[in-house]
Amino acid sequence: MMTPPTAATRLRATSVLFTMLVAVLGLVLGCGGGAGSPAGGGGGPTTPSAPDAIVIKNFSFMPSSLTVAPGTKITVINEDQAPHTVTATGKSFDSGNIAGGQRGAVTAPTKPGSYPYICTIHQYMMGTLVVK
Ligand SMILES: [Cu+2]
Repeated sequence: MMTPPTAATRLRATSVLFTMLVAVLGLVLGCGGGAGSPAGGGGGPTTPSAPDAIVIKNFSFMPSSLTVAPGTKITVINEDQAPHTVTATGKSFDSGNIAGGQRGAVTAPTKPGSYPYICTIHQYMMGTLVVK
């Protein structure tokens, strides 16, 4: 005889509810107890003028000429919908494909000089990285 008594079903439902309640309480208490992050934490970056960054927008590199110290890690921010790359014509650095809305990075050469770069997908896009 395996007739499921409704009492057992009700009990199971109750314990599920209870478990959920405990979990929620735990979350609330956990958040309140912890020091927590300052208000506004998790907000998006609102500094478009990061010093060592190349922004790609409307199929062009901004700034068109960027000067950095040797070996600087440069963030590449693609604000277009289309994918782009930052690729030195001499292949000394290459970000690889950066999908629309994504970020990538390149590392500046350690040897001072002027390094022209393009987007390999849209080769009319040109910029210059100056290392000194
Ligand atoms: Cu491109």
